[in-house]
Amino acid sequence: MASLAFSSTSASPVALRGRPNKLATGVAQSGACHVSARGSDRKARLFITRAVAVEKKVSRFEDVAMAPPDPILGVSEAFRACTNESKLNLGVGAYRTEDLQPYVLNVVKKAEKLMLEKGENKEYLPIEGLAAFNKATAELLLGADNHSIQSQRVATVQGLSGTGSLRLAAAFINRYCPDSKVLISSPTWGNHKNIFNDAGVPWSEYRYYDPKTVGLDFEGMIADIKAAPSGSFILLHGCAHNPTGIDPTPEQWTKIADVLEEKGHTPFFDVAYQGFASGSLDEDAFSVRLFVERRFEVFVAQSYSKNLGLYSERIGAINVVCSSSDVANRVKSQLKRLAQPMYSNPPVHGARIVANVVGDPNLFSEWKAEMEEMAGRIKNVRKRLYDNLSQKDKSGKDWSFILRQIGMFSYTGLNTSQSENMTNKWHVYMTKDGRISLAGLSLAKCDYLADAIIDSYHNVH
Ligand code: KET
Repeated sequence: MASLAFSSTSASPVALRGRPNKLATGVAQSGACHVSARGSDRKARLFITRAVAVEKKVSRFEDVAMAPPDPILGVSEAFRACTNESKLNLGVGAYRTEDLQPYVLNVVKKAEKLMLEKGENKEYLPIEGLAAFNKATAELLLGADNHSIQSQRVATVQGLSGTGSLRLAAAFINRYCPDSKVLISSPTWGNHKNIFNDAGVPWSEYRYYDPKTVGLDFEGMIADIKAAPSGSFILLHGCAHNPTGIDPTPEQWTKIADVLEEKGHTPFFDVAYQGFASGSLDEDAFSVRLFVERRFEVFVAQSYSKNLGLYSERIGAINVVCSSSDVANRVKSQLKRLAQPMYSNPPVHGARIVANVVGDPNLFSEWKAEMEEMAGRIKNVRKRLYDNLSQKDKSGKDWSFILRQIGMFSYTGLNTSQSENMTNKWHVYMTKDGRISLAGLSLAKCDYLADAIIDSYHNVH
C-alpha cells in the first residue's frame, strides 16, 4: 500500500479501477502530485507524510456495513451495560440458579475430575468426533434398544453444538437435495433462518402460533405442511418449542406424522431441550422416537448446551436415521466430507463430559436428578408468575396460557412496543418478540415481573 501513496494519484490504475477510491481522492485533494513534480525535498516529505496519513484512514473494507446485533445474544450485551438494580436478564435461554447465578452441574464437575485423573490427552479427534460420545448421544436420543441403532441405520457425527449440527445438516441438504426446501415454524428460533440462508437452502414458513389463543394453530400447521412441495424437509422442535413453549400433543404428533408420510416429506428435528421440558429424557424424545418407529428417515440435531449446561463447550450432534445401514454409512461419509473443510474435527472436552456422564450409571442417574431439579425450578417460577399475574391483574384477562407452555421460555404475547417498555421502563431485558426466559427468573422476582408485564400489556399498545 505504501508504494501506492508514493506513486502519485495518476499512476495508480489498480487503486482507481472499479469503485471510487478514497486514497486516490485524498491524495489528489492535497495537491501532492504537483508538489512532488517540482522536486522540493521538504515538500516531498510533507507529501509522503500526508499521503501516508490519508492512507491510514482508508480500508479496503470501507463499504462493509455494520451488522445488526443478534436479537438474542445482543440482549445480554445491553443487560450488562444497564446499571439499574432491579434489572433482569430474561433474554438468552440459559439456566440460572434461584440466586440468578450461572450453574455448572455437579455431574459435569465430577466428570471433569475423572477426566483429569485419567490424564486424557489432547490429540485430534476423528472428523466424526469421539466414538464414545456418538454412541451415547444416539442412544440417549433414540433409546439404546431402538431398532435403528441395533441395525446400524443411524449416521451420527459430533457437531459444534446444536447450531453447528443444524448447519452441517443444512450443508448436506444443499448438496444432496438441492431442489428441496425446508419448512420452518412461524415463529421459530431466529437462527434457523440464518443457518438455512447461509447454507443456500430455500425455506418458507408454516403456521404454528395462534395469537388469539396464545396456543398452537394446528389446522394452519397441517394445511401448510400439506401444501408444501412433496419431499420437503419439515423442521420440527423435538420438545419445548422455542420461542412459544407450545408443543403438539401426542395425538397431534401422530397426525403430523401422517401428513409427512402422505407427502413424502422428511422430518428434521431440532432437539435442544431434551430433559428440560418435562424433566424426563425419554418423555422429551417422544416425538423423534415416534417418527423413527414409523420408519421415516429422520434428521435430528442435538445440543447439550441446556440439559448439561455445556453452553460454551459447543457439544452436540447430527444424527441421520436412514432406511438401511448401507445408506447410513454413505450419508455419514458425506457429512464428514462436509465437516472437514469447515473445521477439520470437533473439540473433545464436551464430548468426553457427555460420554462420561451417560456412560457411568451413577453419574447418569445423578444427571437425571439434577435435570429434574432444573426443570422443576422453572416450573415453580412459571406457576408463581401465573399466580402473581392472576392476583394482580384485575382486568379479568386469562393468563393461564403461561401454565400450558413448557420448557425454558414463556411467550407472553407482548408486542414489540410492549416488550420495549419492559426493558426501557422496567429494566427487564427480553427479546422483542415477547419471549421471556423463565430459566433466568427467580421466585423472588416474579412479583416485580408481573407488575412490569401488567403495566406493559395494559398501558402500551
Ligand atoms: N435450537 C434451538 C431451538 C435453540 O433454542 C438453540 C439455542 C439452539 C438450537 C442452539 O443452541 P447451541 O448452543 O448451539 O446448542 N437457543 C438459545 C441461545 C441462542 O440463541 O443462541 C436461545 O434461544 O436463547
